[in-house]
Amino acid sequence: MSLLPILRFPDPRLKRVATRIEALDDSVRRLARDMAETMYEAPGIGLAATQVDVHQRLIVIDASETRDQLLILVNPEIIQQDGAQLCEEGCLSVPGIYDKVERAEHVLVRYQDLDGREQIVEAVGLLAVCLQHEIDHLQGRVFVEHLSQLKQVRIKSKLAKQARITA
Ligand code: K2U
Ligand code: ZN
Repeated sequence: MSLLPILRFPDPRLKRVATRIEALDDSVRRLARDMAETMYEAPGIGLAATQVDVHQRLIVIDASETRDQLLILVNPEIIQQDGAQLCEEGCLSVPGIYDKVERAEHVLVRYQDLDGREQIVEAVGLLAVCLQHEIDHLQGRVFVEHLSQLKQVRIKSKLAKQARITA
């Protein structure tokens, strides 16, 4: 297993739209395993393949308290969403930045598991937020893009300053 480098906003590769996975082979299983290890180590509760510069529709999530309920979703798509919730979000690609984002309260997501079987997961609360956050990544969207233009300018300036300091 190996830890994968995570792209940092505003890297333009984070804006790429991921492509569907047609062949569920060992390379996808290895990628999922490495993404999960990277997520747990970060630590985070989700990670999209886009964030590790692999532009395929694969996400991993573990939003459990016990950190032992890993979800691996291939070609995830939201098939139903309703309600609304405002949740403080962060992102492993935007370190140190947290802000509230409005998301659907309840979602139904259809996906394939690593054996290619079609599954459906129903979620509310934090798991619903995480599913929407990760599926956003596969569409080339980072959570800060849901914030005002002024906040986005300030975030980019703050991250650029951080990058100069740590360079
Ligand atoms: O995509 C990512 O960068 C992983 C995020 C997923 C996430 C963000 C906001 C709300 C739910 C999920 C990371 O896990 S950011 C760290 C984190 C951990 C727990 C709760 C919120 C944020
Ligand atoms: Zn993120």
